[in-house]
Amino acid sequence: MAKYRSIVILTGAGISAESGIPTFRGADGLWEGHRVEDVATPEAYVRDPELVHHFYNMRRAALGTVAPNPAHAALARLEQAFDGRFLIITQNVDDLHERAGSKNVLHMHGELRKAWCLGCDNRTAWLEDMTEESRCPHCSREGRLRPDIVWFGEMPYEMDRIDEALSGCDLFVSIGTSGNVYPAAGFVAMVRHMGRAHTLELNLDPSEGSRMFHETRHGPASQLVPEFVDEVLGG
Ligand code: BV8
Repeated sequence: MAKYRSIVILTGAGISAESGIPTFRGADGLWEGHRVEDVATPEAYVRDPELVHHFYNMRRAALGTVAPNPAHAALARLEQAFDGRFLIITQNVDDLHERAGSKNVLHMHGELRKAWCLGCDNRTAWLEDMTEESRCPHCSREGRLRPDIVWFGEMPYEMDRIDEALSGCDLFVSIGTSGNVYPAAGFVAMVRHMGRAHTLELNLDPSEGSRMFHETRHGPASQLVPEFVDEVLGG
């Protein structure tokens, strides 16, 4: 593969699937038994905070039972060996990229292991269950903590930094995402519009946006990503 100077990687739930974390669009369209609008919107949190806390508590606790897979490890190896600019933009709220050794990771949809206090607006690491009785470590208010997660209808994090990275990259790789959720699903079109970068999709199946990519490869991430990294580093 050509010599690249600036690589942006977008990851979605599919890169964590082989680690045992369920993807969102399971067969029945439910998300671990819940409709998205019942657990991943600000309205759901106001309507039924106990259900929303339970949904995220289960997923946060599950992080202790999973580990990074070869796809996460390969991206960490690429970042380590690559001498240009490198950024992982992840839609995932798990910590598997970091646990694999990746450093420059941008969680555009937030993180399971963080809490956001609506009383003092501070964010803090949060590893245990969160309930309506949980107290903010900064302001000690009770019942004002929510998962630091970007829900549907909320603005994803660090969009300016994302726009800057997409504008400047010469290789954009999308891994394990169905291309259903915006604005992430629109990143490939933004990069193509800039006209500078090669765009590659690595996914189990063709995504909603497959036709936007110069190149698509279909198969499990644990196989495709290490192969891709070997090509870039070998090239
Ligand atoms: C916003 C945190 C605006 C929650 C998440 C029409 C146009 C544009 C936008 C919209 C629109 N209609 C509605 C919207 C808004 C909405 C949206 O896009 N809705 C969709 C459903 C149409 N978007 C939003 O609300 C976003 N915010 O637009 O704000 C705004 C403007 C001004 C002011 C305020 C606001 C916010 C979206 C973020 C929602 N939060 N996550 C949580 O995790 O609990 S999204 C959540 O779902 C994930 O983070 C992820 O982003 C998404 C799931 O997508 P994927 O990661 O792709 O996962 P999926 O299961 O779908 O696919 C997995 C893929 O992996 C599959 O393709 C599969 O083939 C592949 N795969 C499986 N196994 C493997 C594999 N690949 C490789 N190897 C394997 N082994």
